[in-house]
Amino acid sequence: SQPLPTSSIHLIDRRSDLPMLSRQHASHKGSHGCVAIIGGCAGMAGATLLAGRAALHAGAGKVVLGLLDEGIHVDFGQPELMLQAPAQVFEQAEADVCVVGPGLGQSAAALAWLQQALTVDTPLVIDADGLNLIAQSGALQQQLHQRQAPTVLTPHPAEAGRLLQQSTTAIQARRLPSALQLARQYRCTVLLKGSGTVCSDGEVCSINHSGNALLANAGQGDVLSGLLGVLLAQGLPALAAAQLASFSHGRCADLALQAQPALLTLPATAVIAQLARILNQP
Ligand code: NPW
Ligand code: AMP
Ligand code: MG
Repeated sequence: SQPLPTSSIHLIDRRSDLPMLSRQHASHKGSHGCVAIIGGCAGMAGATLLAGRAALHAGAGKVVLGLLDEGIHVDFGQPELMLQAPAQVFEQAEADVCVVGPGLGQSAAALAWLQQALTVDTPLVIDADGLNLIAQSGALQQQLHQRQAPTVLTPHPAEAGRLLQQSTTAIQARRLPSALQLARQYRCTVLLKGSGTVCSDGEVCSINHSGNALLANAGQGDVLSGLLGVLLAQGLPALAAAQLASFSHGRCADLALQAQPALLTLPATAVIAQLARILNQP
C-alpha cells in the first residue's frame, strides 16, 4: 500500500503530547464510563481479572467482567469488579465500551461470544485470542468490516503476524508499515505492541517512546487492554486513546526504573497499582 509521508509519522515522548483526563467535582460513578470485558476461560481468568483491575484503577466508574469460566464469582483481591456470565453482560447492555479477548481461549463458546461482541454499537477493543480467532475466520473479518463504532486491535508482534499471515520476524522488521497495513486491511485503529509501540488509524502512525523491559512479563497486555477500554469509555477518540494507553503503560515502567535503577521486573499488578497516580501526571 501507499507509504506514509513523514509528516504523518509522530513520536510520542511527553505526557503533554496527549489529552489530559478530567473529572467534574460533582460527577458520579455513572459519569466515568462502564467497561465490559469478555474473556476468562478456565485457566485464563487471570487475564480478564487483570484487565478489569486495570480498568478500575485507570478511572472506570464501573467494570463488569463476562467470564466464560462461570465458576468464578468474585475477585477477592479486587471485590469492586462485577463478575458475570457473558450472556448477562450482553443482556444488560449498559457498557460504554467492550473489551474482548484477554484469556478468551479459542473454543466454540469463545468464537460465539466474539461474534456477539462484534455486534455491539459501542467502541470495541479486540486483544489476544479475539485477534487469533479473527485471523482464522473470513466471516469474522467481514463482521469487523461492517462495524460502525470504533474498533481498536491490540496485537503483539506474533498476533500481528497471524493477522497478516506473516512471521513475527517479518512484522518486527517492518513495524510501522505492518501497523499501517493492519489498520487499512481491517479498517480499525491498531496498537502494535512491543518496544516502541506503533499506533495507526490507517492515515497516521505514532511511535511510543515510553516503556522498557520491566514490562516483559505475562499479563501486561491484559493490563493495557483494560486501560485502553476506560479511555474509550470516557470518550477519547480511538487513536488518542491507543496512544495514551501505550504511553501511560510504558511510563509506569519508566518511573519505576527511575526510582529504583536496579529493579528487574514490574509485574502486571504492580503497574495497575500505579495507574491512578500517573495517568494524569504532567
Ligand atoms: P517467541 O517466544 O519469541 O517465539 P501467544 P500469549 C511472541 C492469555 N494470557 N516481540 C513470542 O514468541 C492471553 O490473554 C493469560 C517478539 C511469544 O512466545 C491469551 O488469551 C494470562 N515476539 C493467551 O494467554 C496471562 C513477541 O508471541 C509469543 C512479542 C495466549 O497469549 C498471560 C506468545 O504469544 C496471557 O495474557 C514481542 N514483543 N510479544 C493469565 N494470567 O491468565 C510476544 N511475542 O502465543 O499469542 O500467547 O500472548 O501468551
Ligand atoms: P502482551 O504480549 O500482550 O502481554 O503485551 C505486552 C505489553 O508489554 C505490551 O504493551 C508491550 O508493549 C509491553 N512490553 C513488553 N516488553 C516491552 C519492552 N521491552 N519495552 C516496552 N514495552 C514492552
Ligand atoms: Mg496479550
